[in-house]
Amino acid sequence: EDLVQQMMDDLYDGLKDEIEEGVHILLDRGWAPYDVLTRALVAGMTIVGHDFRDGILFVPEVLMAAGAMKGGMAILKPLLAETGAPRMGKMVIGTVKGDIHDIGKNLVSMMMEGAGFEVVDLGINNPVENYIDAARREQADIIGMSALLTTTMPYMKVVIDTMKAQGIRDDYIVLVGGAPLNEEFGRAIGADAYCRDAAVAVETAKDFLR
Ligand code: B1M
Repeated sequence: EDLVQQMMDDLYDGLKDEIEEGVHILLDRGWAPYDVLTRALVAGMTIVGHDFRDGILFVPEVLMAAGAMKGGMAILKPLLAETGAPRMGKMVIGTVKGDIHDIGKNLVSMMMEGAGFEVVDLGINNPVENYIDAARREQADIIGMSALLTTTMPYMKVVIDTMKAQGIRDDYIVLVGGAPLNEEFGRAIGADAYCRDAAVAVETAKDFLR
């Protein structure tokens, strides 16, 4: 579709108003919120990621793109949460220490809420205490961790090892995700599961709590 292509260009250019308008138009055309999210916003951000990697885009531009993406996500959030699904369980989620990427985590939060989970979002740059304190305080079922950098993903193991040392590892389901991770890494650090994307996170959480 022409509009989707236009939106990917607008996301690339960090045009928040245009992205918000595009989201509204696609919804008016009868697109499902999830399709708008994945086929326009996430797809657009993937292109931004490639050019960031290749040194064509720099941090300020990528921040603009992220801002535009968040604008679009804010419109979709209530729609994705509108399912009226029965309460499924509770998850605390955050991006690990040293890492400030939050778009993927926010998306996971949104989709989990939409599927009926209660979500406590700890934000970015979380040291191990944040996860453990929040999980205890909130009586969570699930601890979710996000990392987007190869330099911060090892911190997930610090969190899990600390849980083990405190004898609370098996009190929670630990789910991990983020672009540089994979299944093998998830297994190696002792997580219950690696989640490739937000939809998989929802399905995985449901499977564990069934
Ligand atoms: Co950053 N960055 N960045 N960045 N950035 C990446 C990650 C990078 C791959 C870009 C690249 O080179 N191609 C690269 C990492 C390389 C590496 O580690 N090997 C990189 C780098 C290098 C950096 C800096 C170091 C750059 C610098 O300063 N020189 C710096 C680090 C800052 C820090 O964290 N300390 C940095 C900064 C930034 C910005 C601030 C400019 C901005 C972040 C804005 C924000 O988040 N508010 C930014 C962005 C936007 C990106 C890219 C372009 C896009 C990330 C994103 O939002 N993707 C990214 C390139 C890329 O990933 N393609 C990149 C969209 C999002 C929907 O996908 O986050 O993968 P994702 O989430 C998915 C799944 O992974 C999964 O579900 C989500 C939805 O489907 N998932 C989970 C994620 N978390 C989960 C948790 C779960 C389950 C599933 O828990 C249960």
